[in-house]
This record gives sequence, C-alpha cells and structure tokens, in this order.
Amino acid sequence: MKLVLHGYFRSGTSYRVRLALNWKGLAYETAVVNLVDGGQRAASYLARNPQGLVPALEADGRILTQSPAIIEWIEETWPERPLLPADPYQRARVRAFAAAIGCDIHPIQNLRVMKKLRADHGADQDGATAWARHWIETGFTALEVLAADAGGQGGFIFGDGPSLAEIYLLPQMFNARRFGVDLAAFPRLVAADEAARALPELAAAAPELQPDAV
Ligand SMILES: N[C@@H](CCC(=O)N[C@@H](CS)C(=O)NCC(=O)O)C(=O)O
Repeated sequence: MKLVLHGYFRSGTSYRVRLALNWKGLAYETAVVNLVDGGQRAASYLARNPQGLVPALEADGRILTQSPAIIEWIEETWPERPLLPADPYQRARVRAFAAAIGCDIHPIQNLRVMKKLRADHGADQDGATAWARHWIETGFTALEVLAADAGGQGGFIFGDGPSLAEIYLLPQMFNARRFGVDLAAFPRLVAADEAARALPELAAAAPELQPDAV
C-alpha cells in the first residue's frame, strides 16, 4: 500500500503517526505541510483535511485524518507488533492514558490556541508559554500517578514494550521540553520516554530527524 504522510516535523500529532508507522515497519513518503508558513490553510491541503490541521495520511489515494483515527486504522490494518493489549480492560486503560494527552493536554497548547492567546487575549510570548506549561504540568501530574500503577516493565508504562501510551507520550514530552517544563517531577514518564526512544524504530521518528526539520 502506498502511504503518504502529510505533516510537519514539529507537529506532535504528525510525530504520533510517524511513531506508529515506524513501529509497524511501514514505509511511507513525507509530504511537508509547513505550519509556520500557513501550509495547513492552503487550498490544496484543505482539500485533504477541511479542518486545516495535520496530519493527514494518504493510503492508496484515500485520505485519513485525525491522528487517533489514523493510528487505530494502522493498528487494525497491521495488527502485528500490537500497540494495544489483548484484554479489553487493559485496552481501555491504555486508551485512557493516550486520551489524557490527545484530548486534554495537546489541544489546549496547540499552535492555533497559542496564536489566539497572543492575538486576542493579551498574552505575550512568555504568557502563552506559561499557559502551555500549566496544562502540560497539570496533565502530567495525573499521568505520573497512572503510570506508577500501570504495571509496565523495562521503563514502559503498560507491558514490556511500547503501546499507544508511548506513542502519545513521546510527542508530548518533546513539547514539554520545548516549553521548559521541569520534568524532574515526572520520573515515571521520563523513564517511559527514554525506554521508547531507545528503540531505533521509534528514535527514527524524532522531529529533528525529519526532512523538513530546521
Ligand atoms: N485532533 C487532531 C489535532 C491535529 C492538530 O492539532 N494538529 C496541529 C499540529 S500538532 C496543527 O495542525 N496545527 C495547525 C494550527 O494550529 O494552525 C489530531 O490528532 O490529528
């Protein structure tokens, strides 16, 4: 199947999809949508995703959007090297961990939200950064507790290898570092991030290694 990932090196949601594709060993092409230049609002991109958000994954010409839906589609299409455990209760726990990032942290520190804070709500750059840090720290405080009780091994949160939890965590840790979050308070999350990034497939998805990295 021909896969083309429309995304941006620094986008956390694009990073999630790269991690899932790499973990499954799937080859894909990269189509850069430069978020700084407004590429997400170009007519050619809006035709692929009317939301004007990356990523979009093209699979044999068919378009998929929304990273959670894309990742679940990848998981269902290529079930080997599963990112979700077999047991329904455990699957729900892993999905809850991922959703705490995907629904409750990432959207409120996203580019367009930060821009709106600066443009219309009186925040300067430091104020917008403090906003992002606040929501990441609030979310991470709960995730640290969840992770401590998740029973993972070798640094991983659930089980003894990467799951959807790490697929969501790595990009959020990247953002946390960008915004200057003090990660010392989150040793369990730091350990999971390190364990996952030690795997060559996942390491290759890092933003700084992408063709559009600046
Ligand atoms: N829920 C969507 C969110 C996508 C999203 O927020 N993408 C960001 C980059 S991480 C984006 O395109 N931002 C462009 C903007 O804010 O203008 C998903 O998971 O795919």
